[in-house]
Amino acid sequence: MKLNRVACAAMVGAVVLVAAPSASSASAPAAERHCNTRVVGVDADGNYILTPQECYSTFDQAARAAGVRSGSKVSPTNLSAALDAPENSLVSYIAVHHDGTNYGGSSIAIQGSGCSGGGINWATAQSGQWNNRFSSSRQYCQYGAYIRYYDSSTYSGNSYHARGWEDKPDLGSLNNLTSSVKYGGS
Ligand SMILES: [Ca+2]
Repeated sequence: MKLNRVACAAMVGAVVLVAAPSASSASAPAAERHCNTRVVGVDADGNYILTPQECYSTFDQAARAAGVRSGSKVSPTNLSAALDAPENSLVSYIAVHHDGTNYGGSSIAIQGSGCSGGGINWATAQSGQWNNRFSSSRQYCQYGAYIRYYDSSTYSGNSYHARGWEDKPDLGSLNNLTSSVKYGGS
């Protein structure tokens, strides 16, 4: 019996090892992670310099960690209204990109003071964990700005162009393909 138990434990271990990689794929439901990163500069190549992302279990927790104050639970739907409130006048978002369409699933919020020009190579930024994942975005750039999603990591190749102040419940042909994003001024 002891041998059987050892064998069983080994099998459980093997299953866990096999299952772990699939947890990050679209086929298996993984625990949501809602992350924040902040733009603190732009390097010589035009890439935004970002703080290390900090992640939370819920969107509300991430928003509050970013400084959002609200009497109700902060969601992708009501964040925009919350940001318009006087108590949040010092909190600024550039965009929140979501893993799923219609602002579902895990998210990465980019905080910063504007969209006046810079990009993020998502193939390398934040350890590449957001590469080829975005499928919808809430966008908070000023009127006239744009956000452009690229398949390649070098701001080239197939792309999806969006007005920077509009929300995008899906990213069209770039769903699950975005490897770099330009956040451009007017
Ligand atoms: Ca890609």
